[in-house]
Amino acid sequence: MKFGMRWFGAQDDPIPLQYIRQVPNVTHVVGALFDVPVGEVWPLEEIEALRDQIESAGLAFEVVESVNIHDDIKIGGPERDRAIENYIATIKNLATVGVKVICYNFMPVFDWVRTDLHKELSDGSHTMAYEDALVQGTAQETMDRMNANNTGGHKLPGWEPERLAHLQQLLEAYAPLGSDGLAENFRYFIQAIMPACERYDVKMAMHPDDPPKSLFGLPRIAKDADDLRRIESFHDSPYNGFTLCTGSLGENPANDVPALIREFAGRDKIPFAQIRNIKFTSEVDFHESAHLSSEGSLDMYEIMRAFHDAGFDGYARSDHGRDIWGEQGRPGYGLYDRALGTTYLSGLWEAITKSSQV
Ligand code: DNO
Repeated sequence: MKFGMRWFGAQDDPIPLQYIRQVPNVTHVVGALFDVPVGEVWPLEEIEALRDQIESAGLAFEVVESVNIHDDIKIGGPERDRAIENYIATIKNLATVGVKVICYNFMPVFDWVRTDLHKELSDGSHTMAYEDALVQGTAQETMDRMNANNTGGHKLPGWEPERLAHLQQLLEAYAPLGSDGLAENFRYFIQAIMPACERYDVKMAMHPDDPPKSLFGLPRIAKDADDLRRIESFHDSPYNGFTLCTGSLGENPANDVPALIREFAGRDKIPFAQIRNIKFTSEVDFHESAHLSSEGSLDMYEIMRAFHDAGFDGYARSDHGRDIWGEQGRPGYGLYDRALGTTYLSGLWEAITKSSQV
């Protein structure tokens, strides 16, 4: 398991690369260009500059999160083929600098959704939480409720005001699709890009839906084992893989996360893992917790053992941390709790690896 840490770039991330370099067992940065409009080609010179910056801090740049998918690809709109051509050009440019895995998602309109970005826990730390009752009704109503909640001025991806200005239009464009229509547009996309991925040796790692359910009447197609099997069936190859996000899939208690890992990593379909814990506060509500099994509802030992038993040797990162020790970073992406998570997961991994050799 090759541990990395996500980084949002020198302009937007208050965490210096040098601090990431100091987290034990972290060898690479999961990075991206954040200023290229969705659907356009990522310029080679900008990717090279990012790679140089990361490498000069003593870290590798082999995983990108995310190259986002243009709405016309998901909807099957008029710009679809042009956006796919640009996606392929981006894959080629990323391969040129040594990127091996692209994490992306196929969620309509919104990426991950939480209803509170700054919930205070009993120990005084802050975390993100999801309360299902607050997501009932329209997206606009949810956004108003979220803004009334503690957002600390932060916005979730997909909830930026410029995007929400076109919200109604977007919702109407997605409305007739249903999950079969969205899956069909996914099939078109993945089959179009796979030859380039195979030629340039770049693995696609689809991030599951977070939370793994339909929201605001929008279809979602990566929620559980059956969904992932359908996605896999469109092009059965290690290049059409998943980001196994334990938290996202684990947010539905019916998803058996270790079993999902054994199945899909066992078939070499998990080039990238995001490992975090969540704590259910009811059957449908949860908040994000520290990584330890004792702090949340997921058994992290079983999760790490499943990766080990499946022979996983891909990229991984600890995921969303709480804000602790006075840090007030980007929700989920402060340094301290993610570093603690990495250390804990590395310890589990060492113990599992060594005890299995006895
Ligand atoms: C949240 C992240 C997601 C992820 C995208 C991948 O913290 O895991 O935003 O980057 O869904 O495209």
